[in-house]
Amino acid sequence: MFGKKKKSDAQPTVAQAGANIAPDVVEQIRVMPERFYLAPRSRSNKTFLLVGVAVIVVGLLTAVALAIWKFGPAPVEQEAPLPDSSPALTPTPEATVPPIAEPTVAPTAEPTIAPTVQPTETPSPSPTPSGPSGASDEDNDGLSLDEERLYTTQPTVSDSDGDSYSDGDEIRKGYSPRDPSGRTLVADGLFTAVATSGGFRWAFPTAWLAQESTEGGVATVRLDTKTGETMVAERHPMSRLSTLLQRWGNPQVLEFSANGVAGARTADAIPRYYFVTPDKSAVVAVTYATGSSPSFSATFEAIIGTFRWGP
Ligand SMILES: [Ca+2]
Ligand SMILES: [Ca+2]
Repeated sequence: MFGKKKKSDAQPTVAQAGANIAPDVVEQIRVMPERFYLAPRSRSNKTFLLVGVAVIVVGLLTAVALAIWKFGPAPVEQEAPLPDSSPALTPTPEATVPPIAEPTVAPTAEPTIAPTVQPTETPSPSPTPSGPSGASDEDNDGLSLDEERLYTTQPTVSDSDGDSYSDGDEIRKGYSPRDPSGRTLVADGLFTAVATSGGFRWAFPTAWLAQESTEGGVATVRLDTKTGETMVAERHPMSRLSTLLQRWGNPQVLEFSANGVAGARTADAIPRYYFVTPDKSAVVAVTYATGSSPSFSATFEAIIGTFRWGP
């Protein structure tokens, strides 16, 4: 094959061409430059060279393109994990938030408000009716509810110790309403006997508080019932007796005597008492400063019954 091509590629000379051609034509051919009759052969060779070079260039470009395409997926794979990670972050907060917020708020607010309001409003009305009942006497035994509490007697039983004497009668005469054997208030520990700076002795409920003071020549002993009421004993010079009676409104005065001690008392529902000293130099006034409804009238009478002169 290659041999045939070499024979055909061999360029013909003018003499060979003129073998079958007229002599005048041969002369014209000889005058013409060779490129007019030999150019086609040389141009075809150049065309093959250009085609070969083009094929090589195209092959190189194709190889480069394949190489770029082969190593190109690298950035594509980097973009792929990004969308995978982003959807992972999105569902996480959505699933975490709703279950935590809803159960925490609901149970905390409801049980806290409900029990706080109900117990606060319920016990409020109960202390209101117990206030005015402090001076009440449900069992009509002569002792108020405050006194029943003070002596721990039964507020609905008139004779707590069952000795046939009512609680009020026993207190007014100085006996314990809790002891059927007839012990006194002092012996039962309900009263405490005290010697005062006013020159007298008396006894009063052990649970109460006593304060002594002297001002302007007047010795004062004040008893605090712890319920807002007070009892006061004041020792004044005898010369001030008339002034004392004027301060009381010049009430009707009645003779009074208890346990060998002579004195006087006013005719008021809650009497004022005064005792003149044995040497008649001074007078001791004992008063019960009460409100509209005294709670310790029986106890006040019991205290007056314990009054004695002497240290
Ligand atoms: Ca009573
Ligand atoms: Ca009794």
